[in-house]
Amino acid sequence: MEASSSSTKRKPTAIITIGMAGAGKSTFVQRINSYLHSLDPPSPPYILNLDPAVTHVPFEANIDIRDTVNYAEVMKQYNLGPNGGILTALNLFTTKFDQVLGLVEKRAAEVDYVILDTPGQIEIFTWSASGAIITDAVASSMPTVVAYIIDTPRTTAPATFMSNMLYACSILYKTKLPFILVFNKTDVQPHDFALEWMQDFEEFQAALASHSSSRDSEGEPTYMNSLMNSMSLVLDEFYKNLKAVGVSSMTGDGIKEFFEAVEASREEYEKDYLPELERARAQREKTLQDAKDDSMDRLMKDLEIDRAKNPQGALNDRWDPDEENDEDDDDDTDINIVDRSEHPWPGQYIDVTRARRHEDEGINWPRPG
Ligand SMILES: Nc1nc2c(ncn2[C@@H]2O[C@H](COP(=O)(O)OP(=O)(O)OP(=O)(O)O)[C@@H](O)[C@H]2O)c(=O)[nH]1
Ligand SMILES: [Mg+2]
Repeated sequence: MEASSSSTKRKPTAIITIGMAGAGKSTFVQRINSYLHSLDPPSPPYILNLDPAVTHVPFEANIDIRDTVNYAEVMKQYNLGPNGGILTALNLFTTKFDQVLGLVEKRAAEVDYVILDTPGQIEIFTWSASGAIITDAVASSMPTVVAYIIDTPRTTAPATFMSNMLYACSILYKTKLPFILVFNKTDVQPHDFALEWMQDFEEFQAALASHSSSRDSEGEPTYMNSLMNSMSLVLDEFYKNLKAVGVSSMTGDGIKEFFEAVEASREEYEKDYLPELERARAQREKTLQDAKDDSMDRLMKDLEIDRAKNPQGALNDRWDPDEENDEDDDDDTDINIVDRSEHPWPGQYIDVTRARRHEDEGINWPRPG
């Protein structure tokens, strides 16, 4: 299904698995790993374990955070509890993430998938700076999808289901990446109830109403209930932005469907995420260029003062009319994308002469604020 010849080889797809503690992230990673190995021809993925506190992972990771940081040592050394320890270990690891990406990119020609297993405590990855840095770094280097793993048997209560969906929603809007809801453990609990609730909010509201504690002693819907009723309407919009698959990491059920969703998400990445990423990049380049132009202006102003003080020295500056043409691309303010390797370095001769030519115009250079 993948192109394997190196000339047509496309970039690998990164799958970031995220989910509540015990949802089955690591088992899921192992399952998709063995699925990819069983393909014909086999397509072994490149796996990163980002959980520093795990004692045993069911797969062979290509890069393991535990090789870089010793979580127990970090806890001791920084006097931290378990979660602070995991967070600090992740932060330390993130400072080296450029090397990680370098290694991944070196293997990009051989692998079709890069899989990331994240720490058990979901918020350590989703609400930390390092989680965001890692996600952004991966997503700007290759097509990336988020696989949000859900413990299906534990989500059958409408209230739990809604909390889980709200969490997923917050991650979707934070990362803006293509998102797949993976209802795991379908061998224990089929996920059709979840699909029904997502497709039809009235079904969800009915389930909510039939739930025992949905009315108070006077027979009125409880506060919690009306809140969830209204939220189900809001979430309706959110559901439209994602794909949902049911899998069993235990039996391997639904894994093929998962990869079909990954393929569709990859297209979504290229259609929606990538142009946005490039726009943001161009914006950053422009900000950088504006800052450079600003310091250049200030430099010119300083030079002008110097010349006023030392007219004899100013006579030594020469102006080469040929260079005026080059100047044009310099003056353009409506071009945002700049190849910095072609831009004159600050203090280059051409810019000095420009100031001299405009001497009599009495330019007021902006001063730093
Ligand atoms: N029945 C069943 N059990 C599963 C499935 N997937 C995972 N489990 C079990 O769920 C438990 C947690 O699985 P893990 O893979 O460790 O979950 P995790 O999300 O990586 O856990 P942390 O990293 O500790 O948060 C284990 O006991 C698994 O055997 C599944 O598809 N079906
Ligand atoms: Mg795990």
